[in-house]
Amino acid sequence: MSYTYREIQQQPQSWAQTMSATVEQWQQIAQSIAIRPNTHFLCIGSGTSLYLAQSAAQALQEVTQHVAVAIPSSEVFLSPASTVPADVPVVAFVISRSGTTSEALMAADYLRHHCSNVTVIGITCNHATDLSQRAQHVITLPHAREQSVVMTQSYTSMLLALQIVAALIVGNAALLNELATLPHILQEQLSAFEAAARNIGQNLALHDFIYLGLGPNYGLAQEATLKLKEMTQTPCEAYNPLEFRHGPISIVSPGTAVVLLAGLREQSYIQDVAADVKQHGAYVVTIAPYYSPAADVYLSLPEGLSDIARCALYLPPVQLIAYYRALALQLNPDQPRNLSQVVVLHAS
Ligand code: F1P
Repeated sequence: MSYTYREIQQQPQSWAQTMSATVEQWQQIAQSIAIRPNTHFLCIGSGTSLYLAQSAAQALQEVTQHVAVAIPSSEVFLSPASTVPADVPVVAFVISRSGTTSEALMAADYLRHHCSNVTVIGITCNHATDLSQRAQHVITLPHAREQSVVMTQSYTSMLLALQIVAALIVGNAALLNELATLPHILQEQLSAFEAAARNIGQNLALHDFIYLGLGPNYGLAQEATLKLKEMTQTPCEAYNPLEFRHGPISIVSPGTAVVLLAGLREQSYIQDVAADVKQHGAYVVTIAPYYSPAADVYLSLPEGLSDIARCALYLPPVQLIAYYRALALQLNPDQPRNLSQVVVLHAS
């Protein structure tokens, strides 16, 4: 069995451990940082960790009502004037599974040495990393560490950790309770997700994939494309569902899979988008808490969860689509082309 498959399957346990580990670690950190009414949050990362930063920033802003922005790690030190606020207190979450990615470390170093208004909090899956040494505080999720190159359980666990932090910052017990139900929900639904994802992944008549997500789900859609690129090198793109109709829809043809990671906020418009792409020949997959008549495949998510709390549940199906497509293409999901677990940057 591949590491990738095992790590995808471990997510219910990993999420349960993330709940308790994050609450415990944040309670310690919260004693020594001040979050003021004008504090801004930055979520910083590279690769998968950037897509996680994008979802997490939107969740942080929605839940805490503080300004929260995602930034690629490299832009912190290469373009600080356009990315790092100078005149307000900032809490910067630097996200890195390994804790050793060059750009994440350089971002943390830059903020520590040049930005006295910024407190750096590392989020990582490894103990005692270079990132832990550079950050003022760190949240470590060692149970979500991975042997696979591609990030699966580490993505969803670190996303969940930041959602838990958002809920703890404002004392949102209702959101914490919702998040606590996710491990059980995933455990119950994983085999249904897998059956649907296997069919989609094995369908090699599909030649390109579009993932659509709005708000925090846009980062999830980006991450879905990254899994497919890393494991299968299939052409794929991510868009906001309504933006997709403003031009990019021209790329749809029979053989294009359009996968909608849909939530309640856009429910009244999603049927229209699904019907439109279907009419242009797309194979339509919806992952949502409601049915779309245009869907060729419908993966049902539970009703009754808020859009924010539901985020992590979209990931296991899209991870499994990439995994099964890799197998169908006779590729090893554990060995993505041109990629290693950690990218090291050499300046000339
Ligand atoms: C981020 C990352 C991954 C990518 C590959 C190389 O790593 O770019 O997104 O899939 O594994 O590293 P990290 O900073 O989160 O460790």
